[in-house]
Order: sequence, then C-alpha cells, then structure tokens
Amino acid sequence: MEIRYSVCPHDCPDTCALKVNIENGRIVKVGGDSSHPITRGVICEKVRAYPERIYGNRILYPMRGAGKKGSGEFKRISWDDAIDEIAGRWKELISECGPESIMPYSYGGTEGIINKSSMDRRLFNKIGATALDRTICSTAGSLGYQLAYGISKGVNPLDAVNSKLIIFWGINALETNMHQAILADAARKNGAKIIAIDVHRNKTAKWADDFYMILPGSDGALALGIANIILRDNLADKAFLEEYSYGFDEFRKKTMEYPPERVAGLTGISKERIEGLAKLYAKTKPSFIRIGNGLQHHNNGGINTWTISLLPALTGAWQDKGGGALKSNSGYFPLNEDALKRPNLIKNPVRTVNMVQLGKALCELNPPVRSLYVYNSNPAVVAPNQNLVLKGLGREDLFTVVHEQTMTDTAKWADIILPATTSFEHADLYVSYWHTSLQWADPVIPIVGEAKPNIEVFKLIAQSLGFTDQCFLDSEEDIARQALDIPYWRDNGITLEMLKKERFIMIDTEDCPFEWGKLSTPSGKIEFKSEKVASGGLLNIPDYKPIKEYILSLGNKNRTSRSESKFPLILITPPNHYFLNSSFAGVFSLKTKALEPLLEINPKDAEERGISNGDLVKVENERGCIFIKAKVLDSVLPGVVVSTGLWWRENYKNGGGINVLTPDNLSDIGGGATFFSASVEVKKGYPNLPIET
Ligand SMILES: Nc1nc2c(c(=O)[nH]1)N[C@H]1C(S)=C(S)[C@@H](COP(=O)(O)OP(=O)(O)OC[C@H]3O[C@@H](n4cnc5c(=O)[nH]c(N)nc54)[C@H](O)[C@@H]3O)O[C@H]1N2
Ligand SMILES: Nc1nc2c(c(=O)[nH]1)N[C@H]1C(S)=C(S)[C@@H](COP(=O)(O)OP(=O)(O)OC[C@H]3O[C@@H](n4cnc5c(=O)[nH]c(N)nc54)[C@H](O)[C@@H]3O)O[C@H]1N2
Ligand code: SF4
Ligand SMILES: [Mo]
Repeated sequence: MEIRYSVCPHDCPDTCALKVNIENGRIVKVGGDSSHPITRGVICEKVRAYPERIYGNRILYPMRGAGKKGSGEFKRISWDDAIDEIAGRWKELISECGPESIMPYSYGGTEGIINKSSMDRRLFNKIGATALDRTICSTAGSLGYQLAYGISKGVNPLDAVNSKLIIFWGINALETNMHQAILADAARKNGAKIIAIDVHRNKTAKWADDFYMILPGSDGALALGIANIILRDNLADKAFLEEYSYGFDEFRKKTMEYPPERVAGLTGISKERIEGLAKLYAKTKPSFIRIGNGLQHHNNGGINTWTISLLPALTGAWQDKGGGALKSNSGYFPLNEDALKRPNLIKNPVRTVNMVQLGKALCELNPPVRSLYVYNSNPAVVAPNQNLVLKGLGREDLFTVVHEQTMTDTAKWADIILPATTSFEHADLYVSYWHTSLQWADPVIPIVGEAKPNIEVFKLIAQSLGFTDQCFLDSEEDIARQALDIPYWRDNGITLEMLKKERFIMIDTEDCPFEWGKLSTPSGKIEFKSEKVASGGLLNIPDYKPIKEYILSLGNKNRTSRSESKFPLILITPPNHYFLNSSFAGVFSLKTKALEPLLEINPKDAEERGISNGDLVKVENERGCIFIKAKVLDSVLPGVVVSTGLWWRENYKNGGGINVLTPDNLSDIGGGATFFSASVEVKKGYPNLPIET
C-alpha cells in the first residue's frame, strides 16, 4: 500500500487536500490530508466514492458516432484518426465558413488552472474561434460584490472562528462549503450564533440557530430593510462611513423607501423578525456574512448581492477580526492571465457567446456555429433551457467533439468522443475561491485506458493544425511557472519548486482584506453608488426589483395576484449533497443514496392542486415539461417549489431534466445565469404518462 497526495479538482469552494491509498497502481481509498490547515483531513462523501468514479463507467478510448445523432452508439477509433478528423474538419470550416464557426464550451469540470484555462484558450485564440463568456456560475454575484469593494476578496475563512454572528445568506454551506460550516461550528462553541437565510429549509437551515425563510429574489429588499432599521436606530458606524464610503447619502435616502412593514410584504418575513435580525446584526461584533451563489441565480441577483455586501460597511464590521463578508476569495490568487491564455494570439476581433445561452447560440446564431468542442462541462444537463440546447446538439450539420471522463448526456450527442484523464492521472496547479492556499498535485496513478489530459489534446490539435508557436509546446510545469510569474508571487519568493515540495502554500492575509481608501473601485472607496450599473436602465444605487419572471408571468408587479398567472410557482433547483453539479450523478452508490429527483411543494399549493405526498406530477412552463414525484411539506413557502440535484436525464420519466424548465435570461448585471427565476405550474399526474406506477 502506497500513500500519495492530491487535490480535489471539483468546482467546490473547499478545494480539499487529499490523501490517496494506492494498491498495485490502483486507487483503493480517497481521504483527506490531515496536514492541510483548513480542510484538515475531512472530505465529502462524493469524493470518498472516487474509486468508483475512476474505474467504473469511464470512457477508455476515442470513439466516432456510429448511429443516429444522440443515439449514444459509437465505434472505437485511434487517437491519430480522432485528431486527424477534428483538425481536418476544422481546416475545412476555417476556410469555408471562417474560424468563428468553431466554438469551445467549457466550465468547471476541473478547477486545475492548467487543464481549465491555459492551452485551450491559446488554441481557440489562435484559431480565432467564437469566444465563450463563462458566466454560468457566479458572475452576477461576483460583480455585485465587486461594485462595493472592487475585488473578489473577503474574510479569510479561518478568521470566522472569531465571529459571534455568522449569517449564511443564500448558501447551503453544510452541503456546498462544508469546511465553512465546520469553522462556524467552532465559532458556535465560542458563543457565536448561526443564522440561515434561504428559500427552503435545507440542511443548513436546520443546523443553524435561526432560520429566515425568504421569498425568492427578495434578498435585496431584506438588505435594504435591515439598512433602514440600522440607520433609523443610529446603529451605523458613521465615522467609518464618512472616511471610507462613496455615495452613502443617496443610499441612505433609498433605504427610507424600505421600512420594515413594506419589507415584510416583499420578503415574506414578519416585521418583528426583520427588526430582530437587523438589531442583532448591528449589535453583534464580529459579524460575518457568508454570501452564497443561490441568491444570485436570479434576474436581480447582481444588485441584490451588492446590497447585501454593503451591510458590513454600514456597521463597520470589517474592522473586527472575523467581521465582514465573503462571496469569493479568488482575488487572493492573481495569476499571469496573459501568459496562461495568450490573448495576443487573437488576430481579428471575435464574437462572444454567453454560455448561459448555448441553445440560442446553436439554434439562432448567424453565421452559425458549425463545430462545438465541449470539455470540463456537461451542458446537456447543466445549461438552462435544455430543450433548446438539445435541439442545437441534435443539428446534423453541427460537428461536435466531447472530451469527457464518462458517458454524460452531452457525450451521447458527440460526433467524436475523446477520453479525458481524471485529476489523479494528470498534474495541475490549484487555487481556491474560498480558502487561501495554493496547491499543486502530481499524477498519482497511471492513466486509465487511453485517456489524455486536456492540455495534451489541445497541443495535439494545435500541432495538427500546423501551429508552430512555442506556447503550444509548453508542459504543465512550464505553464504553472508562467502563471506564477508576476510580482505578487515573485516578491514573496513563491515558486513552483517550493510548491511542489510543500504541496500547499498558505497565503499570508491581513486581519482585514482591504486597505481602506485604496480599494480598486473607481472612487477608491466602498461604493454605495456606482456609475458602472447606471447603464441598462438600472439605478446607480442599490434598489430592489422583483425577479422578472414574476413580472412577466403576472403582467404586473403585484405578487399577491401571483395565483392568477399561468405559471404561478417559482421553481428553485439548487445542487444536492451527493452530486457536484452533474458530476457524480452517474456514480451508482451516490445516485442510490440520493434516491430520486423530488419536488418539494407547500401543503397549501399541493392541496389546491389535489396533490398528495409521493404523487407523480407534471411541472411545466413555456419551455417544456418534466415529470417528478411530489414531496409535500412546509419546508418551502407557498408559491415556491424546490427540486435539488442536477440529475442526468434518464432519471426523469419523460427524459426531460430539470433544466428543461429554467430560463436562459441573463441576470441584471454580469450576464449571469438566472436558473432560479423560473416560473412553473404543477399538475397532478398526466393522462398519457409513459411511466410505470
Ligand atoms: N454538494 C455539492 N456542493 C457543491 C456543488 C454541488 O453541486 N454539490 N456545487 C458547487 C458550485 S459550482 C457552486 S456554484 C456552489 C453552490 O452552492 P451555494 O453557494 O450554496 O448555492 P446553491 O446551492 O445554488 O444555493 C444555495 C441556497 O440558496 C437558496 N436560494 C435560492 N434562491 C434564493 C433566494 O432568492 N434567496 C436566498 N436567500 N436563497 C435562495 C437555495 O434554496 C439554496 O439552498 O456549490 C459548490 N459546492
Ligand atoms: N438548474 C440548475 N442548473 C445549474 C445549477 C443549478 O444550481 N441549478 N448550477 C450551475 C452552476 S453554479 C454551475 S458551476 C454549472 C456547472 O456545470 P459544469 O461545469 O458543466 O459541471 P459538471 O456537471 O460538474 O460537469 C463537468 C464535466 O466535466 C468533466 N470533467 C472533469 N474533469 C475533466 C477534465 O479534466 N477534462 C475534461 N475534458 N472533462 C472533465 C466531468 O466528467 C463532468 O462531466 O451548472 C449550472 N447549472
Ligand atoms: S467536492 Fe468539495 S468538499 Fe468534497 S472533497 Fe472536493 S473540495 Fe472537498
Ligand atoms: Mo457553480
């Protein structure tokens, strides 16, 4: 038995350091590395099941589609044939239709910098392919936070043990950022109170000391209401605001429009509870708000996140160790992006497609996309407006290449499938968007089947296209060195050699992440007012707008008449405990534990529709329908339904996944995804239902 070390590559804030047991060249156990100061040897159930993911259901060699498109029938081919075919088709397309007829599609399959965003960008830049705006996860909220502070940096999670009040706002931390929950538990032992603000009573809400169940998309109103009370009761830190804020007076005036009586109606939280929360927040020090991605997956998610981000500035909470907020800490890891991605290889300006609108891009874009190269993502499951995405993937004239570890719903639509290595089979450099350690992982097992790492494949394609630039020869280590070649790392003496030896390096952080008065906002101060948002018809100070789907489905802004609309319920579809987005949804043991897709519905809504617990229901809107079992319980407010987990399509009775129902509208700022601003109707059963009962 050999013990080796690695890093979890998944798109999860925790970026755990891993300890791997190997027998005869095979991984037999994946656990945590107890020497890592933050993740401390504790990892989630998903990654403990990794041996099953590595050795079961892997794509082992390149294949070419052999049946009707989407049939899932393939024939084995050699790597040489696969690369020749891709390069050959692309050469034809480049000369006949132009380079923008080729488009990459990728997201967070691996968070390793090298296999996520280096050689791929170089290749597509050199080709002059259509560029992809990678917005599906967090751009709305990140931009919202940056409006206030200029950069994605917040409280160092380790400091949160000092906090006396921790608010988990729109984040299911117990399942999606488990080490933050562990640190909060430590704070609780020191007397901290934990609060959750969410649209359904999830695991985090049950574990918290107090839970506020809020109407979807109304967080901005709650934050303005809290600010109203803080200012009314003279609980703001006036000296701090005077010195370090910009546009505060206008913000103060705006908050007057949000007295607790009004906010109660907008949020579904009683006036008394809002008063209590505001006073507790203003008076408890240090106070820490962990802002999640859930609340920003709405039409109004960017501005709502901005509004919440301003609360610790209002109370001056940042001045206490463990006080402030955290949306993302990716700002602690500046990398030499130009060296990684080589934007200078782009010869002519290229068009950009927002990844949230993949269906539209494939079905409506003119001139059309003729070849799609998918890696690190499973758009047939994770992208919104799924029926349109599938229509696009089904186009006979679209040449689709999918580089994957496992036979996903997307891979089934490929013309060419390429086998991808897992992070245990390739080297990579890891940053975290939550904690502050830089990590490196070497391969720990031999490659399974004929799989190849992303960068290897992009290098082969570049070679086959005749690209001779030096950067297409770089190895993983070359790229890592280039990434770290900026003063931030150089001046601190941090090198790849050092990182390889130590496996992880903790970044030194100050008690407070900011140098007040020297923020990278336009004014250098904390911005309560931002000229950046004035375009697009938005106010330049935070204001609350209800999510657009309400407006669309109602024809007016009055929520109380929601029941008159054709699709009166708001559908929220966050991730679940056992899957990582759609990854692991094909791992048998985890899928078995996750049981089946369910729709949580409030007893009142269920009764109105004659729905009982366990009934099969049809959930529909203008984009399509799915069939799913109802779970009747008061874990959601009336008017809201929730279904967790990005299950593969085969798990739904008519083969339509949850994203059939989600909109591909873009968020207020940042062009982000609005998965949770979906309006639907739910009906009991269905006459011609093709299901076994
Ligand atoms: N186990 C597990 N962990 C994961 C992932 C996974 O799939 N599984 N995915 C990873 C990724 S890529 C991401 S982006 C993060 C996402 O993890 P989080 O940041 O936790 O975000 P979500 O789980 O999408 O949503 C969090 C909560 O927001 C709630 N919510 C929805 N709408 C609103 C609203 O309007 N207001 C409020 N206050 N709450 C709302 C949802 O009900 C949900 O419980 O997790 C990462 N970690
Ligand atoms: N309804 C709804 N939809 C959502 C969300 C939601 O909450 N609700 N969440 C959204 C969010 S926040 C996100 S981040 C996206 C996530 O969307 P994706 O980034 O597409 O996430 P995954 O489903 O994990 O798919 C990643 C795929 O990459 C593959 N992969 C892993 N490593 C490698 C590698 O090294 N090379 C290659 N070639 N492939 C690899 C994995 O096998 C997996 O199939 O989904 C979004 N979709
Ligand atoms: S998925 Fe998240 S919690 Fe699980 S091992 Fe990876 S980084 Fe850690
Ligand atoms: Mo995400």
